[in-house]
Amino acid sequence: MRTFRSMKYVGMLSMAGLVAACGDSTGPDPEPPAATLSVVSGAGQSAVTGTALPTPLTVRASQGSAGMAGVAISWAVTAGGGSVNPTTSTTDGNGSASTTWTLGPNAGANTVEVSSTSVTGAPLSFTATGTVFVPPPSQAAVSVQDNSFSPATRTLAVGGDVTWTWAGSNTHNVTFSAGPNSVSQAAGTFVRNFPTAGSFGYLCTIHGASMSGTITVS
Ligand SMILES: [Cu+2]
Repeated sequence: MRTFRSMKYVGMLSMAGLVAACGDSTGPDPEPPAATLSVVSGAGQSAVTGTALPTPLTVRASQGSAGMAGVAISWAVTAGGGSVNPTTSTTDGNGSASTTWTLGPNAGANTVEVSSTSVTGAPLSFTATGTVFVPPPSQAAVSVQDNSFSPATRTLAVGGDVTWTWAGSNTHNVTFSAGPNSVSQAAGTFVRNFPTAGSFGYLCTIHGASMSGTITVS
């Protein structure tokens, strides 16, 4: 008896759902979709404090799938103390608008709020993280192994030195396109000073491109 009553109840609910669905399709035409604002790109980035984020902030005003041109957009820094340029925009033919965000002076959270009076979904916010600038070291070390340089890439301050230390048992060398270069040896060290900025590739001429590295000086 109890089971029968439950099944009957479920059946009535299903009928009610069908009726509601039919009512929707025979009613008056639906209203056009609301004008909405959404994030296209630029969310969640990080950069060194006081510098511009690599990707501009971009939003899009749309109605359904169609972009809305000519919508006024305002950009405001609400946390972190940075700046945006421009602070006001008008959406283009695709409905998009962008600004460039330079983070504030302190490490941590930064926020930009995007507002527009003519769409729903606003205000939107973007967050970004300011990171502390870490200068490259004035000394760096590379291990010369059988048969690779470890690590293969190193960063260095202008005027710094790199020391290569032979750690394997085979004979290797450190050879740049322009010297100074090491001798070919199976043990020992080689130190080179880097007085100018740039990217300096090198290899072991015995083992070729598969045993190569790069020193980036800045
Ligand atoms: Cu080698």
